[in-house]
Amino acid sequence: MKKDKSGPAKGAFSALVSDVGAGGEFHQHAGDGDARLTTAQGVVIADNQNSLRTGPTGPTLLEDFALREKIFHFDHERIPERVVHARGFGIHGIFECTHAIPEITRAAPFQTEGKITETFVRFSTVAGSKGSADLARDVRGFAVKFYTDEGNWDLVGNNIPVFFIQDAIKFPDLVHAVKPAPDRGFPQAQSAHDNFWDFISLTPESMHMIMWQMSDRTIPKSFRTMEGFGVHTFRFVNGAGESTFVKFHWKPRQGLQSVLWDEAVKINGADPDRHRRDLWEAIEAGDLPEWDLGVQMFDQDFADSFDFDVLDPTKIIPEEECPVEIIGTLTLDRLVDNFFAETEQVAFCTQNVIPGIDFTNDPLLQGRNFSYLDTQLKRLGGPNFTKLPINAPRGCPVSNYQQDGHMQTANRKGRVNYEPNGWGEGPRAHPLEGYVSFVARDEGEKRRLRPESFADHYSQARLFYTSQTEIEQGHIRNALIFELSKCVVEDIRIRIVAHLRHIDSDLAAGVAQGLGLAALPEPAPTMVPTRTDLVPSDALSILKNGPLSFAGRTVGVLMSDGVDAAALASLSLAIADAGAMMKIVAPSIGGATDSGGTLHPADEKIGGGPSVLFDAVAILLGPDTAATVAMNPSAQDFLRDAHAHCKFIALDQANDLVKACGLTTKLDDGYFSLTSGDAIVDFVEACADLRFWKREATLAM
Ligand code: HDE
Repeated sequence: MKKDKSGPAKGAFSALVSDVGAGGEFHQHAGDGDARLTTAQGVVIADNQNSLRTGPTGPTLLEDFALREKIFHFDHERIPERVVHARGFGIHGIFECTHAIPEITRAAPFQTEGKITETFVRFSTVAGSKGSADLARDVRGFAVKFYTDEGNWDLVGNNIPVFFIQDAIKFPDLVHAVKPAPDRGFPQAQSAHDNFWDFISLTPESMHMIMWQMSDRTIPKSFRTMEGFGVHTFRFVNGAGESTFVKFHWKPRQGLQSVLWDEAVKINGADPDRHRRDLWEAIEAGDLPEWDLGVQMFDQDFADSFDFDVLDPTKIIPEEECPVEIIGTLTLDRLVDNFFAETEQVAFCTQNVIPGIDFTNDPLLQGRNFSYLDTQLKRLGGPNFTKLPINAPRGCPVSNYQQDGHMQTANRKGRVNYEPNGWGEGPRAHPLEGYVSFVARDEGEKRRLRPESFADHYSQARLFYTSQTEIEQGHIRNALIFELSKCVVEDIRIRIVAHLRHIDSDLAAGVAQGLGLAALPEPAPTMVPTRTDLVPSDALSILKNGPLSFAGRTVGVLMSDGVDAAALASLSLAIADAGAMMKIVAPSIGGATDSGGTLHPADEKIGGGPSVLFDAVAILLGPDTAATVAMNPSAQDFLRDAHAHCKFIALDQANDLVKACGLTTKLDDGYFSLTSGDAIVDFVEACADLRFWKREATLAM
């Protein structure tokens, strides 16, 4: 693991230690040049280690304003965490338009090729609280703020293109069900519990989303290896006021990649910050992640002829039916200076649109447009959160008559605070440059209703399932068995299997068997039969959209003293040639000395760097140290897990370890014995496939 390059100021250790001298006098310590520590009022503080008190054993004095101010501010450091998506990680980036579409939308970022728009992106999990682990099985948020020349546009999406529910009124129930139960306060950041599956079993519209959620999409390897989706159908509107429907897609140039569930569980123990650390390290190393922005654009005729309602957020439009056209690229290139100021205080609102982008009547989107502004008021404490640098528009002036409120910093000067005014001062609305809503005609009876066109809850769930490779289908089945096995109430398990019967009979039978159900339940009642004629879509599979090479991936090299210097050098070269990285794991953090006498400092001590943290592993041991390593339980876990997680494995002098792990007869074509230079090249070439999936069938589940 990469360590921070910077460290505490160098100097005598004693000079950094805070203390008082024997006589009670205060020692001045090394600091930041001439900078003085002050109170919030700017008064220089003389002693930041000792409060004001009467004599050495007397009481602390209330008059110590420095103490009181410091503690007062500390007591108020926290703001409410987001009610959903609390755990997130934000990065600055730039969006470059690569294909201008001014005839379709007047949205500023898409007017000219090469146009750059600054962005801020926040990735998140949904269910867990701020301190939860990164590899929870969960949907990931993918929220992008575009600081455009015509105001801020927030595209607040997820890494899954559909959602659990069709109407915003159900959202609080969904979130209550997945979050810790109100009596016991657990489980944290998990959907594997009765309340969640109870709600889902009674909400058939969730079934399409459930297929995605039970797939490896919800355990991405990295934020860098997942897609993003705007989910709803939006509108592009051009200068003539004409509308085109649009769905937004972010396609990672890094390719799609996820981990296995067993890996996710172990990564959470080894490195609960895995996803944020991964992004931080990649950007610090200059390996900038990129996503193409794709749009599916269609008109009313397409919408009318499409099999499902384009306003139903539980449905996708298959790419085969409406192609995704790439119009730009997002590059994340700058780490935040301060997590709280930027990542925590950023306030995304779906209602933040700019001229050229408009809403549709998707009932979920309409509800969101209320919720986001409302939630920011609670979180950020007042209406002036838009003035915080991370939220303030950058590409255009802000000028209006809004005034006062908590923490106001930008009231207008002068006497004019209303409009119209006869003083000849202040901003005015502009009918041509201003935001004009698309002129839509809506009519109908005022009723609480769900359109009939939203009634098919299973056909696209089936489409998703049948679009997966066999390996991925197996993972979905196993995820369902795992999650439902955590439900104490058998009836909940049965109700879910009753839904699965509409999706795929093998899936339903496999889950029922995995749960040990005595009999298959009757299929759940449904309004419409499931369609079996939908054509599978390759775009829905992770494995069919993986990276094209091993570049940007990491090999974990477990080595010990005496490791063959030549083999190590060749391996290191081959990994670098592939554009990948190598991390050294050794019995001690001090590293290992190779056969030529060179010391290689370790990135991790065995145990601190388990193989779940790497894409592929190599185990290169010294002839005299191999037997000791073989007896090390962490080294055994390193190999056993790499084997169980279908990783490519290179070995040198590791026979004892292989034997100790009981794997002697199980070495398959995913193993490479590094006896020759060719084997090293073959190993690194094989790594491009990321996993030796054939092994999975040989593992007992
Ligand atoms: Fe959200 N959602 N959501 N959501 N959502 C929030 O806003 C809400 C939905 C999404 O990184 C909250 O600022 C309702 C869909 C992301 O800061 C809140 C409904 C999608 C983020 C809220 C939905 C999302 C949020 C909580 C159903 C994918 C994190 C904190 C009608 C398209 C943004 C906040 C960030 C956050 C409400 C459904 C994505 C409470 C009512 C669908 C990525 O306002």
